[in-house]
Amino acid sequence: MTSEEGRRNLSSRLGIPDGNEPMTTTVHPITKASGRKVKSPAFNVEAVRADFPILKEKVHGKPLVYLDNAATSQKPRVVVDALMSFYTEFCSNVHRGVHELSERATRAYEAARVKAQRFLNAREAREIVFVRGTTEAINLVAASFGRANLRAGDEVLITAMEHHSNIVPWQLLTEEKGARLTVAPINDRGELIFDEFEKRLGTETRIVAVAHVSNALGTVNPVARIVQAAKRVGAVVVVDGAQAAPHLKIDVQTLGADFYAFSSHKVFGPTGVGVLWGRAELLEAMPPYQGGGDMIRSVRFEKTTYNDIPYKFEAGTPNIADVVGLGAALDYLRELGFERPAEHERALLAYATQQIEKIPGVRIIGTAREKAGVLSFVIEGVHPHDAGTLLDQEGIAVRTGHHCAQPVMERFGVPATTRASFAFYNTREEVDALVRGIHRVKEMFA
Ligand code: C6P
Repeated sequence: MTSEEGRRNLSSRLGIPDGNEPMTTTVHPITKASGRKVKSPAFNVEAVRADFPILKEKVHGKPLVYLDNAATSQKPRVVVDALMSFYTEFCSNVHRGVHELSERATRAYEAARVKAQRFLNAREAREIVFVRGTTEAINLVAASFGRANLRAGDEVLITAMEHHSNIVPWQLLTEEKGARLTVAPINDRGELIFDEFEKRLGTETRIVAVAHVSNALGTVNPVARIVQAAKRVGAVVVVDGAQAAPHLKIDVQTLGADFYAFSSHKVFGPTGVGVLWGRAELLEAMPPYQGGGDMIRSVRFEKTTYNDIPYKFEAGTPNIADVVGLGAALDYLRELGFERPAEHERALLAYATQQIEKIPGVRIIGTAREKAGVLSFVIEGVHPHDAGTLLDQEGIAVRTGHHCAQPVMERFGVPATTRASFAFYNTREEVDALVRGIHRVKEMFA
């Protein structure tokens, strides 16, 4: 292969030519007698697992059972390859160089923006701001939109199931502004009590900030309905999509919200990068979040003028490699398709719920009618950390603790839970291993 051919291959793999092309990697194909590759008609979980090298790992001599996907998901080889390609074939800064490498890096970086736009069905690529993750995205909205628009006496309304990342930035903002943080309660299943939410909406409500899916309970919030209610009082809606993006089809135009945030590392991409989507007209009106390179149009000591969106919000050298890796992850998901993996996940969660419900002395925390990805539970007489440690000895990775959602723990009167969280590459056999593990934990404490 000539170096020019190699470059063309790399370019098409990373979507460099026009920013609109998916990567050419074929996901779990089956080969017909004709030799033509077609996609499998049924969801083939074993073939998908083969795309994730880490799933072959052993932990304490046992096959890894990775059920901590809500904390971070594993990465398909195409994502690791994209990082490798960036560093070995076109590592360079973006938007700065006239040389070829810089142009390749810029095209791959901007192609990832278009992929994120498509992933969220955003109207325009300039509505996609690359940030460090969901946490930074929400902080950006609070610091920029919030500081510019909130006045003393105004309110920010959140729900009782929020992650700390969707609580603390609003506390900082409301404290600074003399405004008020109000909280809509949840019921014993872990669902938002909609009437109570509506009662808390008023003309003082400037911002409504809600999780699309709760990381501690798995509850799916009715975001479109929340948006409709919030719009009646003229509030801006910020959606924390960290746990929704790996499981639900996101369409920001249909949801009708104003800002939507998600993290790359939970959608099978690299750590250290994430996306803030915002309506163009809001982003345009907002002041910058941080100052530095790339976010300016011109700098004079007397006055600086700012770049257009989204660059106004991307000060300094961005996380180029990981943005390129995120682009590869979004391509991977696109090629995998949405419906069959989602159906597999739904069936897995239903099966796990059924099996764990049957175990005496185990209580599931979070039994909403609509759930995604997460199964939190407590075992009578066993501290979740002990349960987690014993499960780990069996090669089973779960998260234990408050899951950065201490108010949720308080609401359910528990200090912590054990949380199994699923991805499309998990299997019923892994759920069975978890169930056996829980029985073993109970025996140890009997
Ligand atoms: N939840 C979990 O184990 P970052 O850390 O910025 O990528 O995402 C923060 C975040 C915000 N909102 C929700 C609903 C989340 O679940 C998370 C991250 C992980 O549940 C780590 S605490």
